[in-house]
Amino acid sequence: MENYLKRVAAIHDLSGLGRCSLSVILPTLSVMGIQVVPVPTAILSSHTGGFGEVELRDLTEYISPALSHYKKLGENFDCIYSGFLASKDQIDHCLEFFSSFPKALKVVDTVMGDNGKPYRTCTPDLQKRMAELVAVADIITPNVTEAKILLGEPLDVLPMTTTEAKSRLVRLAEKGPDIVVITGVDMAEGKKCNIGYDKRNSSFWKVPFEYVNVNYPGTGDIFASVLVGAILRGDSLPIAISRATDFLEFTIKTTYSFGTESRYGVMLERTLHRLAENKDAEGFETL
Ligand code: PXL
Repeated sequence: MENYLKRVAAIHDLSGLGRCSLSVILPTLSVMGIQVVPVPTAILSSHTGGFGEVELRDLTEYISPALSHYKKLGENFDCIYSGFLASKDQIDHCLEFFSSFPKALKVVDTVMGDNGKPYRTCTPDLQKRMAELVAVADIITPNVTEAKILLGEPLDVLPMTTTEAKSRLVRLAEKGPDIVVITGVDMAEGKKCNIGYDKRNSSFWKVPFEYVNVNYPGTGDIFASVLVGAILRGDSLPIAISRATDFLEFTIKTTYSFGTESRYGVMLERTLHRLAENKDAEGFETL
């Protein structure tokens, strides 16, 4: 068994056009020196946000047999990292993956929606069942819309006070995970921030970033992947959030400067070298 590098099973979709999910998760984790074993939940001709009718092949029937193969071989994973799911039944298959590798770090990117709206493919059933993954996760990385779906709150996109932000982090951690990171929080007191909470030592963190008024798909996937890579490499939570925030800020600004259509996603190919440099990040503050 090859175990010199950390190895992650990434249970996400593979989308063609638009630079999201496995198309960005694979290069991001690879450049950080982490081996990715992709477990595709679906294959799509593009992401669901801007290219009209999408060709989608649901791979719900693939995940369990793939898991059985890995178990039969006695293979192991340092981390199981789930994301976009194509059907509510895939929750069961993710749960099977998580329970099959009890020592692995369990990361659930609760991909369900953005900008106050659920994604087209995210049914009310899938939204409800996401709580079952959150319950077994060590780390979750919702954006503000997903945090509100998980908490059963109205999906407004109003700014949050520090007290409200902390309350949301704590209430999400009460649902299971030790670490909760909420991305893209519009803080009432100031800038946009990514915020985090570790309930094991009751620490709250925020990392402010400069907001560009364009929404690129796939940025949540890149953020969560850098966070996972950083934590697997031994970063503290605030350093990992800073590293992911800095990289996204740089990548979004670079893309914005070219004026490309947002639906094509960010120019990761032009910025990945930054992650390889592995410079420490320090842009965090306590929340
Ligand atoms: O980046 C999240 C995501 C993942 N997978 C698919 C999507 C989206 C967001 O739109 O459509 C297929």
